[in-house]
Amino acid sequence: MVYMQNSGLGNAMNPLLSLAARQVCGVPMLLLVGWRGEPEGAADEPQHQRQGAVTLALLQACGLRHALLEHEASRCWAQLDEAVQQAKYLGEPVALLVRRGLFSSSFGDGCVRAAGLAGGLAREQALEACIDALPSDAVTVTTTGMAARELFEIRARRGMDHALDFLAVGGMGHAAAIAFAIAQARPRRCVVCLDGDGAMLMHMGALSHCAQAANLLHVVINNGAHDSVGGQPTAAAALELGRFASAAGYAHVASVGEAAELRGVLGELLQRRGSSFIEVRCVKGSRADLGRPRIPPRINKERFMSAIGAAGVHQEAP
Ligand SMILES: Cc1ncc(C[n+]2csc(CCOP(=O)(O)OP(=O)(O)O)c2C)c(N)n1
Repeated sequence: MVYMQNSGLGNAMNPLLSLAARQVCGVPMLLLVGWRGEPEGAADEPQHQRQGAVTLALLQACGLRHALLEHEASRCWAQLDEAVQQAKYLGEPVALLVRRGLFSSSFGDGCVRAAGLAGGLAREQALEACIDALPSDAVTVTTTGMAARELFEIRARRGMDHALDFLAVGGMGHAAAIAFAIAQARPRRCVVCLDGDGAMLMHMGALSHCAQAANLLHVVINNGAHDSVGGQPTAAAALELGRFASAAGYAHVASVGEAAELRGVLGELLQRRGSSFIEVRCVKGSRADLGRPRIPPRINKERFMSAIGAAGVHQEAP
């Protein structure tokens, strides 16, 4: 069984169609797909609305059998059995869509949450330390999930402008590639990618490019989990991420676990020429009252482009 949010369907499309499909290898599997941005469901963020609106059509277009997991627990079990039988009989993937809140309402919130990494630095404190140490004209690209929300709030709290922050609210795993392209296009600017361990692992191929950008600073907050969506553990809890960075060719690599240490290392690396990578070992968790960016993604992008002198590359939003 493969469990994913519907935004993960894009990543899965190629292996599903080019490998698992009946016409190729014919791999029976169950896809359990969380349906964010369901048109009939509760209001959701812009990055989920577009994906949510086309989720059924995508499954349809891929010729994948699919059904909506029902609310009643006994029916769920029957549907799971049926889907597994179908996948085996047909020799291909079968998808079950999961509506928001279904597991907690049908099964109670008995989910087991994995323990965080040892140590006490929270992601938000790590981001505060970054903002303390970075020059005010540094350009930042922040990964999908709570990191972007926290960065937005830190700026707001400090009365700072958001114009040099691009928040990659969707496209998980691509913040590093975006930061790399900006670093290439603006070689005199300091470009900083504020990333997560899950995001880094998802599209790790980007590291080989990022390492080539002398003005790029890649900060990966390693809480050993997909913290933003329930804290599912990632393999990063047991990995030294800096070793990947060194192997990919980053000029400078560090690993820290405290805010003061992070500020110190940032100060030091900002003086040096060459790409830098810092792993920040953090614990899971966020403030219960964490808000959401009040600037829509499209406006964020336009202000950001204008702030780095890239406005006019394409038309403003209608
Ligand atoms: C392609 C894709 N898959 C899944 C998601 C759902 N999602 C949003 S944030 C997130 C977790 C990110 O984990 P990590 O990068 O470790 O950052 P953390 O949440 O721990 O700060 C996931 C899985 C998504 N937005 N896009």
